[in-house]
Amino acid sequence: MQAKDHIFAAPIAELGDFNFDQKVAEVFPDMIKRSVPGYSNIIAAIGMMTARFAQPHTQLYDLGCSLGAATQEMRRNLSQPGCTIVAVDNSPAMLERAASHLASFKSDAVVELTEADICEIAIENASIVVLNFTLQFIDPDKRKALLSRIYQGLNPGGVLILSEKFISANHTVNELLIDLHHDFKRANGYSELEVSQKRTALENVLRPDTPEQHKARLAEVGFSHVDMWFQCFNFGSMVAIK
Ligand code: GEK
Repeated sequence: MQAKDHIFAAPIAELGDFNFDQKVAEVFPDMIKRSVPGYSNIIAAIGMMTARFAQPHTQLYDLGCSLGAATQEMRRNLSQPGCTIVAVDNSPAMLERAASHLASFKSDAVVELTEADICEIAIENASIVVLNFTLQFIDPDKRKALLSRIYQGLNPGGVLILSEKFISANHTVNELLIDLHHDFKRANGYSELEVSQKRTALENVLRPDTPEQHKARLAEVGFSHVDMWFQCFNFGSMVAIK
């Protein structure tokens, strides 16, 4: 039974910035499923793309792995020999739970759980890099350099799977997508207060780009095959193939 997310259910007098602490880690699977439209579909597709793109004797990166949901799906679908999945997060609370979550499944695949800032790690000999709702939390000034290092670290034929919350460049559509997302959260049992307090807490922390900004930046760092493969409201996922 998954612990239910009630973090923003009662009024909070001084709403600080959202952060990935112990409280969030405890309810994270429930929180992300009830907050991110399409999350389960995207996780399943990361598994399918692993089956397709993993190359023998390479590294598969899950950057901002949280509790390791994408790592587990990659591991389940990995049939190539000699691969290592490098799962990275800078939240000790997340990594601690990721370790016990991953230990509860049987697998022969090698997983290296790493506590680090994804802007600082080496990325090399990669066939797959997953940024599943993580780039949106990186300082906008550091995003291009990170994507550039990912491009450089990917082998030819390698893939980056980039899932994000988006904004739309069209104001009217943007408002509609935000409203639909809030409807989705209400339909999943979040109250008005929870929706609005979470929105405020995320304001300075989660800074979304438009799909056009993402595509332009991915092209600038070198990717020549880029497109959206999934979108639901203002959440979606892109592939960029080297
Ligand atoms: C999933 N991918 O379930 N370095 C390392 N980790 C970071 C950094 C950083 N600089 N900044 C944020 N994080 C997961 C979901 S959650 C998305 C990803 C969300 C980590 C942060 O600690 C958190 O665990 C994760 O990125 C973002 O498929 O909560 O909406």
